[in-house]
Amino acid sequence: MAEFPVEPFRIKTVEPIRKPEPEERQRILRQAGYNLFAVRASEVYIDLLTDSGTAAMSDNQWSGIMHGDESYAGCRNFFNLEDAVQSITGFKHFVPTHQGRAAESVLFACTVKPGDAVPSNMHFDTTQANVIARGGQPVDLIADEGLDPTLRAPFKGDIDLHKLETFIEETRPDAIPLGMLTVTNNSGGGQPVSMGNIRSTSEILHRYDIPFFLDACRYAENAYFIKLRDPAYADTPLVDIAREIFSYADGCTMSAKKDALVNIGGFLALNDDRLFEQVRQELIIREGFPTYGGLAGRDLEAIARGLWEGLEESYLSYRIGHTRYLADRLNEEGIPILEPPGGHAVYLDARRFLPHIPQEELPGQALVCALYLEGGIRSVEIGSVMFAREDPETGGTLYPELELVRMAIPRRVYTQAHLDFVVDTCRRLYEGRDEIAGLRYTYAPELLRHFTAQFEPL
Ligand code: P71
Repeated sequence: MAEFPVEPFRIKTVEPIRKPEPEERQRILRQAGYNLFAVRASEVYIDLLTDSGTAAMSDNQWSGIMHGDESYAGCRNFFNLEDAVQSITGFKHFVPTHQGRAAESVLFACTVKPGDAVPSNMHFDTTQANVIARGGQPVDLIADEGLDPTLRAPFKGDIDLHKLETFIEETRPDAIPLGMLTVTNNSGGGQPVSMGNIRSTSEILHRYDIPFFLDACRYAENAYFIKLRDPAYADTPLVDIAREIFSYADGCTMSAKKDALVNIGGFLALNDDRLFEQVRQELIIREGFPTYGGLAGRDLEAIARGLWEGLEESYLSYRIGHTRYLADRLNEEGIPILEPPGGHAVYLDARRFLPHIPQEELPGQALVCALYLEGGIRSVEIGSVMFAREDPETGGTLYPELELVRMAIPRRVYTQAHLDFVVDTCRRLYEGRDEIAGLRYTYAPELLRHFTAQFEPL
């Protein structure tokens, strides 16, 4: 029997939600061009589009908002955030940014030139797009284990170290300005990266004088998985696991909208003095003065407090248990999901859910639409819509290995009954899966297609 963790908090503020009627849902979806990004949030019942920026902040964070110092330069909240970032990550320098992709944009503007390659376990979409926007090539070198959605292995976010070394050997060394690891690996199912893999990645990159950056959005969830799954860390405090993770890297990009439990914000942290000079210049052009970086003082304070809360053991044990509960219930119903469940989301395996829909008919997006029609649930496709690319050699389409539908879980927002409703909806869909048809594009932009593409049912 799936077990739901007892929440380590109680609820002080509530927000009403409503499920639109079935005919309304039909109309809304048609008007949105079968893209859930175009549906109003008020027309969604259970919103599992993303865990990014959707957390319920704590009373401590909200009171921090009232301590916002809105001075242009040197506001006190900057220094509180600096204390938190430096204490947890150990990096020498940091700048706030308005969210994760801004940190990526500033970092790549200073490091990536046309023709460069940036290897990673798996880039997330914004990272991929930001590398491409600088003329670079994002290269995913995930270990094969991470591509098998049925395999239950503890660290399916690991990069393939052999492929990494071969890739470096076969590429001009000055064409790799940095290497990255995404922790946890969002595009591959929210899977954690092991401490050993982080350490070895660092050793390999440093042997070739290549700087190593973490995409650290979900570093706290990754740290908790290391504690759960690597016996060497069973008794290590989470903050020490986090510090060790960061100790192997030269810097990180961070979307605070994930593990720092805020609705907006991010940062870029790094050790190199010269790079930091360039970063500050870029930041001033794009984001703002280095002590606010595109955020209000109050936002900086909420991040500073959220970083510590997001590392608390009671919180992380609830968080991971909450996600696990949804996965266990879906498993009890025999519904195909990516195994094991990640920290921030459960991913339906659209290939096995809808085996009758071929990849070019977008099975993931078809399932996303079906979830909305059946239950008013909003999820997101992480498959061909998000990641299929033109093959630069043949001009054909390169389809991704995985066709997933992500049901991301906002932090501290939904109850057990909400998750049970999601399971019931999935069960009804699975029973009637033969009725679900594929889709085709009516509009597709070139970069970050999933946000604005339009479709029609086949
Ligand atoms: C997520 C998001 C945000 C998102 C992206 C696409 C569609 C819907 C929602 C953002 C990430 C991420 C990783 C690993 C960098 C960013 C960018 N994820 N790296 O998962 O997961 O951060 O959104 O703050 O700019 O829903 P940003």
